[in-house]
Amino acid sequence: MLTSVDLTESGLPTEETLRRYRDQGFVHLRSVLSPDEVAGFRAAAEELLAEEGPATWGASEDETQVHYVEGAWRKHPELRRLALHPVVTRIAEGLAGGPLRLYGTDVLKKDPHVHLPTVVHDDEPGLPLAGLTRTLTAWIPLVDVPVERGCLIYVPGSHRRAPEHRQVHLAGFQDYRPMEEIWPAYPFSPRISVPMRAGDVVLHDFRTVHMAGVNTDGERRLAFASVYMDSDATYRPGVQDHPVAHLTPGAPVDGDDFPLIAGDPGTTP
Ligand SMILES: O=C(O)CCC(=O)C(=O)O
Repeated sequence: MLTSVDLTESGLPTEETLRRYRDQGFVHLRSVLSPDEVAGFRAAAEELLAEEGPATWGASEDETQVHYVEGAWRKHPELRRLALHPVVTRIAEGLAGGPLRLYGTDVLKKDPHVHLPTVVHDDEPGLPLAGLTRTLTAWIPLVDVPVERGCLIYVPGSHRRAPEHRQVHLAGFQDYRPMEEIWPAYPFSPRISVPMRAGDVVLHDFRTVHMAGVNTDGERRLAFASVYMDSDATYRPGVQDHPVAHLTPGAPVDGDDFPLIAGDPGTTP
């Protein structure tokens, strides 16, 4: 189920979609997955959450922003299918403009009783990787996510801010600095809320500043996020580096654990 407005017949982003992505640092594509696909992926995500007992994104359980299960694609065959979905990966590679590998995937849930918004951040400093130029995240809601359910909010164009206004790497969480400190223009920058239907996909550049609101809606917000990295990225020790900590610093992050993605138009995973 592809939107002809955003994608070409072969499933690649149109020139206009590419222009929007390059200009704004994110792009929202509607009805990329069918309702049947979404139902299967949602059931898988719920199964995994029930089995795993999710981790907490936040300083403590009381300060939770999101609950998540990391490495989801390795833990459930349906979620592997989603992470390597040929339509999504083709779009990702088309936007990135070069080869990508799957770095990681999370199931993300934001329950109505979770009272904190998702912190203002970009993805770059939290990735223990070097050599990144085109890395991006595909965020896929598995239920409808209206504004009130804690949708993503982006600062358009923020991926193009000057290097002195970016925190490129976090060797440890003690180095973390709030966005307004690193980028004084942030509090005055317009933001765009992106409410989404289940089956839509939003893709954002690794430098795009984003956050998410609080879920005040009463129903759980459930989503799946895949990070697709530059195919020649290397290991740079940093925060949350346990998936790659067995590597020597500077070594390529590749092999079966970090597969090349190759979206093939028209095929189903
Ligand atoms: O789901 C959220 O609230 C935040 C997700 C996010 O920041 C990301 O996937 O990059």
